[in-house]
Amino acid sequence: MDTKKTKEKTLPDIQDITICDSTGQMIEKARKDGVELCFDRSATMKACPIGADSACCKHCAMGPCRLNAKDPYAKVGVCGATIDTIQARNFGRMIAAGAAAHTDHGMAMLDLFREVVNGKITDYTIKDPIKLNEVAASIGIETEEKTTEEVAHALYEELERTYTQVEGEVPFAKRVPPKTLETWRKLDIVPRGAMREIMEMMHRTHMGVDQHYENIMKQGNRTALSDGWGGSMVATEISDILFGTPVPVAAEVNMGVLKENQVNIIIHGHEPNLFESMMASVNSPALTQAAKDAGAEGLNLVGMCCSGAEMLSRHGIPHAGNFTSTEAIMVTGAVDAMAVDVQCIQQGLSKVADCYGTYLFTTNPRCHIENTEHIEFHEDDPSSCTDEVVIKAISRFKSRKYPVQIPNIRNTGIHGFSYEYINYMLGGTFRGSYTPLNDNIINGRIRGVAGVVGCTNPRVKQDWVHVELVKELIRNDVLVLQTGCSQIALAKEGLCSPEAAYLAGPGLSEVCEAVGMPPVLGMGSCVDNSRILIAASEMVKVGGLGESIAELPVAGAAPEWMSEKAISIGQYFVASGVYTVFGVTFPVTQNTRFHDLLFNGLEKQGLGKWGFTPDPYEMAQKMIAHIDAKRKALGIHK
Ligand code: XCC
Ligand code: SF4
Repeated sequence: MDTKKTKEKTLPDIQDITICDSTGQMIEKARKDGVELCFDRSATMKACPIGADSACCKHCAMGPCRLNAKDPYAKVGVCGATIDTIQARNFGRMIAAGAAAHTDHGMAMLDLFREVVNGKITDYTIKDPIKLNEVAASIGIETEEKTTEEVAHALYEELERTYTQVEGEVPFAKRVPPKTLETWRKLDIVPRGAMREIMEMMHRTHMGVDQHYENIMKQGNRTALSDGWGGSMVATEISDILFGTPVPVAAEVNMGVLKENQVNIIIHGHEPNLFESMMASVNSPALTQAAKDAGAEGLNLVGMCCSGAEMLSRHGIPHAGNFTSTEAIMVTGAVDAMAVDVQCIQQGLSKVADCYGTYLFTTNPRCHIENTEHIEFHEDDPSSCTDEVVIKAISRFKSRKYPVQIPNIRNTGIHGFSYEYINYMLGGTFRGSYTPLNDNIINGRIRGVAGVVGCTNPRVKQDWVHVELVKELIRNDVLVLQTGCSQIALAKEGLCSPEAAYLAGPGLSEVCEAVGMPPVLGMGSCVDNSRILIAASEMVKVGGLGESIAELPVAGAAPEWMSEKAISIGQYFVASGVYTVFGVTFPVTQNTRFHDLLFNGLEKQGLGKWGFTPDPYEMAQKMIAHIDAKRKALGIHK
């Protein structure tokens, strides 16, 4: 192995790094092989304490300026910027970057949709015309007596405004409960178009522009909302229209989904089009035959991270692991190819892939990696990329040089829930008007709903915070909705299976057992957090639980977050009215006016608020206390 040997002495015990057995086994093997993973790098790279408190600014060359988080008002930057200005600007830019990632993803889906509708791209079609009509109708497009094509054209025209509109409100503002929307209008934070909001956020945070933390956060809210009710929601809805709306499907997760005697191909990243086309390639008779000719029993396509979570939810494709397992999985020696597109692709993958002879390919023009082969994916000719990935994977299988060691762990669960399906499951009609979710909340069997989402982060024990938090929530009759890497953490622990109902409190377990549903409902990828927004606004619409999202007995958490996207998601939940608790660390100095704005002030404006604790039990307590307070305010008692 040609990677630099890491000093084992300085490395933490594996049981302190992860509760994922497969990942633990691979960390152990990597150490023997002398291969460095993100866990090792995080042990040797101490987090910068000034950056962690967001007490530094490098927005101009009079600086960079460092303030002292312990005495935050003692100093100002060379330009005179205070701690509140500096950290509000930093936070605003994190939101802008996260929102940009989701909206660019959504825009890529919309570009694809346009070309499919125009007939220029023929490898994809509209798979769910019912969803097409529903989405169109939800934003006021007349669908009666129109052909699918006509509705699709009209929907494209309308949704393009999500990005490009310079005045007015984004189309999906029409889905926001009226009282919530009224609060946004009063605060002047209804997003116009995502491009405009992100641009304005970047402008305002330039040196010498917006120097009032409250005004900066006003734009922070508007930018984040252009993600949640804009870019992300478009990504989810268009993906459902093109590739099918998820319905519950049984699927396997964990590294044991790799198969020693098959050609293993992993797709990692975020945009579903690459994965959809990979499915076509691995099912092609010619390539299947080629794999057999190379001595393999077949082609095994599996997902990781959000690409994987989306395919797991939509098609039941096996999922091999979440974010911090993406390097570790190559240590199995069994990964013949990994193709990545955008977001959460660690540069470290390239070196680990080299160590085990795995073919790593970048495929998206937005994401190249030094020393990594780029095979560009084009939707008008998808198979020229995806077939080549398969061919290269087969060639690697044929000449596998490294011993294969696959952790023999697989967990089965049910994934692919949507708000519509939750009601259907509880005895309502699919896409109908009888909505038992609210009834069960009002009668107290379900105490409230929590969205537990987000990344894993090598700074904390992988999966542990997610799992402990969710166990605590369901034990207290809180129904948990999940997306992204968090969903995979719980799936690996078996909580996405109906058999896990016994872990729930008496009310929730009664509901789960009656309908055979798991206490933890997986909804897909990070952009699919927009499904949770839709669930919340439908809960308001149905009635009995208040008039705005802020009144609902709901809470959100990202217990092991790491990305700027997570900050944007957190902020759009807060701006939508949800109490949102983050773990790991919070990038703001305590005891400052800006901190107080995020943790108290926004709620006083009629929005939600932030919370923080790295401890899962305390996190659960905070969320449950909030849910109970909302129940009390609604006059519904447990
Ligand atoms: Fe990335 Fe989306 Fe986070 Fe996972 S959860 S580490 S952002 S892949 Ni969405
Ligand atoms: Fe320092 Fe102000 Fe420049 Fe930031 S903008 S680096 S605080 S002088």
